[in-house]
Amino acid sequence: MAEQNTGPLLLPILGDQLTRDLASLRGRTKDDTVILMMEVWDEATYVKHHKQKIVLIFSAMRHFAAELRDAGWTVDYVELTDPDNAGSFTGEVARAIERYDPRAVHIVEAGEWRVQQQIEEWPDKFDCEVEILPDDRFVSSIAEFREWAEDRETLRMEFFYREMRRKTGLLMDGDKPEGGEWNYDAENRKPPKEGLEAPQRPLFEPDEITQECIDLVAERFADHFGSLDSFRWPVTRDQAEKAADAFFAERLECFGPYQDAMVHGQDDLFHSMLSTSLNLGLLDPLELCQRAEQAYKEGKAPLNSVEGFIRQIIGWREYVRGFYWLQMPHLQRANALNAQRGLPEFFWTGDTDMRCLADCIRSTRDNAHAHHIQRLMVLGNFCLIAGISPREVQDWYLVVYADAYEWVELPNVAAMVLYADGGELASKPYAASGNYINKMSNYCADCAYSVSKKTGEGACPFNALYWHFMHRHRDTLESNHRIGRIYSNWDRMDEDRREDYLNSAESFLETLTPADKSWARQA
Ligand code: FAD
Ligand code: DLZ
Ligand code: SF4
Repeated sequence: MAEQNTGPLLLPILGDQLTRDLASLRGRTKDDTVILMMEVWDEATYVKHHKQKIVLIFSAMRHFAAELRDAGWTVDYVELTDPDNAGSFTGEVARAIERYDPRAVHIVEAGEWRVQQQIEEWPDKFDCEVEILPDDRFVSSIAEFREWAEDRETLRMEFFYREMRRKTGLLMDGDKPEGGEWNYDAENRKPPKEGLEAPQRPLFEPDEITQECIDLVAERFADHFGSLDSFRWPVTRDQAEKAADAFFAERLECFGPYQDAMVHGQDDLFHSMLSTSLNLGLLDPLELCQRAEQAYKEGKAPLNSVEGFIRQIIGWREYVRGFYWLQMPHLQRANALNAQRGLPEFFWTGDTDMRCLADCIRSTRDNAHAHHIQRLMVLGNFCLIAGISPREVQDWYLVVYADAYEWVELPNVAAMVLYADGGELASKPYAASGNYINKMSNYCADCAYSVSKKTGEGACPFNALYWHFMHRHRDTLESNHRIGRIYSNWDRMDEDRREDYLNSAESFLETLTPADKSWARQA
């Protein structure tokens, strides 16, 4: 008879699973469990992440390991510089199995398809029982989303969101939405008024652990994009809670109305800046939504702000995750508009006279963050209308933002911004001319280009690119009822005007220098 393995349970915890009641930890006894956390070269370099993103993840992992140890758990933490580090999750779990001879390995499924593929090989690879547990830190499970999506002709966030409202009971008045409407987006598009300023969000000075990570990244990842000087992210649950407290007390009230506004040099405005903590697992999405609802009930924030915030989390965040797992792996290769142009060099250097893009890229470089409308309507819109290749745009977004994990980045980039999925997620491409940016920001006033000039020397490039985009995709877009009428405007222009637009766009596109690809991927 085979001897029963009485070894401990081995629980690998990944860098974005920093949650105290993670499914694999729940109900375990501390004295026969070894938690394994691994800093591995493969994860740190599969794209050349922004320096702040690596510091954030390593520092949050090290703090989390220290908290677990303080709470009495045994944590085996493998640092990147460990000379025996195998460089990959699979290699490190294999080494840990040799060290501990565990009776089983229990792991929560990975957030990203790439990593999940590796984990699914473990039962065959390792001579040890492996159990993969569902990640229940979301309101909707992947299976629930699949069921919702099945047999639907179109997948729209709005309808999924209503289901999530009913499921959570958030902002519900019986079976009706609070205030009579499901969605108050129409009240959330206020342009920034002169002198609009938001209170400063809490900034967390690097402690000793974070400083060690900063030094490590400065030395080992010197050729990665981004500045380390301004690293002020929350790296523990306590700090993330403080960041959330400040948001609810000081910025939620104006979050709704100014959600789409952009102000030069005011990088965060009234946004929560909580995505990094949410995605690491330091904050619970449902708890945040309940706090927002409480603020509404106590009369501290208006319904449009609270509904807007809740929609971003139980609507968009949940929806893109379900969409990702439904569409992988082909979403990575989707290119419905056959966009082939290389990403311009200035996305890495910020060296462009287009003030809107330069400011968003500066914020991205300095803070590893840009807010939603900057990502969607400035950076994303440019990539869409200039016809930049989805793979190159995906790599850029995955590299540059501290909150970027493929499950949330890819649907936003490929489907929401680039329409590369042919309209599965978005009902139309979010293409816009300079007019939109001018209305929603103060960028244009001091730009080298003139937003009111449509074509020729000194004209805002977004204007001609917009029509160039519409013209070159007419066959695909004209039948879309949300876009079709735009072609009547185009057709009403006289021929010379149309030629002017197309020539201006072509001349501009010729000036773009494609980026060196080594910025995004390991050579
Ligand atoms: P807030 O404006 O305060 O919103 C509150 C929360 O809602 C966010 O923290 C986030 O968790 C959630 N949320 C809002 N919009 C979205 C959305 N479209 N999809 C998913 N969650 C959303 N978000 C990421 O977390 N990681 C990414 O890699 C990422 N890539 C993006 C790429 C593009 C092209 C676009 C258009 C959006 C992307 N987003 C991404 C969504 C959004 O821009 C960020 O979540 C947001 O800017 C984070 O800042 P915040 O916490 O201040 O957000
Ligand atoms: C993004 C990232 C980086 C840079 N490094 C690590 C790491 O060294 N160890 C780790 O556990 N996780 C890291 N991560 C986050 C992982 O890529 C993340 O856990 C997976 O994307 C989940 O699918
Ligand atoms: Fe951007 Fe055009 Fe405005 Fe300049 S004029 S800031 S390029 S939208």
